[in-house]
Amino acid sequence: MTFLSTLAGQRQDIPPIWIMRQAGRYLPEYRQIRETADNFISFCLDSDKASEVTLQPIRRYGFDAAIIFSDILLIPYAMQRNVRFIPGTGPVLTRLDEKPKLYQPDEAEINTLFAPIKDAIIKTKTELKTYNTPLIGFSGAPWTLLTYMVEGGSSRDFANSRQLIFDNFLRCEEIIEMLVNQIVEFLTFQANSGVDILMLFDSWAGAVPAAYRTELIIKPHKSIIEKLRARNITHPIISFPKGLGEGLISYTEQLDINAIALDHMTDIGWAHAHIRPELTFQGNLDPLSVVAGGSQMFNAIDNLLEIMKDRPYIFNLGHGVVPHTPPEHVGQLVSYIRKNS
Ligand code: 1CP
Repeated sequence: MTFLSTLAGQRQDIPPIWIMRQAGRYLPEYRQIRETADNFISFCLDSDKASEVTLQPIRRYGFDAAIIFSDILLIPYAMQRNVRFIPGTGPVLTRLDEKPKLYQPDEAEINTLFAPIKDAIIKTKTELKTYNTPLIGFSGAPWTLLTYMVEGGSSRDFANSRQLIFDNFLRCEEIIEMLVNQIVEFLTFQANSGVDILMLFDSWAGAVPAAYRTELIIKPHKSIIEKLRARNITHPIISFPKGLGEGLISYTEQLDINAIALDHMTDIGWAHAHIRPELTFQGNLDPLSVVAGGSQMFNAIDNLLEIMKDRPYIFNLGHGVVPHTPPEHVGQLVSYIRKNS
């Protein structure tokens, strides 16, 4: 599996390819199954449906990795934050106030609540064997999960979460610590259920004031990785601290990860010049270049592959593929990279 060797630091002439949100609304076969589910959480917790949509992009495009269909908000769901996905609005949670104690499910409860995820992983792995394709398990990172719990959903400026940093940093740290423990449980559960790789999504890392990056991003990520390793979870780890910018330098110096995922705001030439040369990079293509397609998309791919020619690299986007992406552009992207590398 070239994907796993790339994570071990071996550069490939043709980079392995997958794309974030590869199972999702841009695919007609996904929308068809999505319609049969009552709500998004029950969809994630239906092992047949979750496994089926995980496999759809593998069958259609032959991607080099699959990612189990689930969501980062299943941890707040397990912590009884009343998570709902409202069509047209997005996720809505009960807002977390200053005082109340947060519910923390134990290992046994997680095993029961997420039993369908284990079944989905087992079913998915069975079909993936025929393609020799590895499976990624994942979790949201503490800060990003904190923002959803404190804002009560998605946010444009994360004002309540940033306010909490300055008004009550102890509370902020307390929430982060509880989330570290839940994330470790959830990742352990997925690892023991059969995923091959673990990925940490800190999608809103860029909202943390720079002076607090060490406390709210670097230390919690380090703690998650150390706790997993202490449990003998040896899986390769990909981290996506989105929006970190120049903070990527100290982040990658301090974290023992197998790959760093880069968003499309990061100048990849700059990142290549400043980040240790043996660390595997992933990502960086603007998802909107795939909406455009044609020469716009091919030129952007050429530039990226040229800068990545001496580094272990996994092809991916800088963020999730957007719902209005024409599926045929994704097919053209995959064949172009495999032909022109
Ligand atoms: O009804 C639908 O189809 C809703 C769209 C959707 C999908 C396809 C949501 C709701 N979640 C997912 C699946 C999902 N989410 C995956 C599956 C595997 C794959 O990539 O194919 C993954 C890895 C996620 C992770 C996720 N969920 C992140 C981190 C990655 C990122 O994009 O930054 C985040 C931030 C979420 C929260 C979330 N889930 C869904 C929505 C609408 C949101 C809110 C996004 C926001 O606040 O802007």
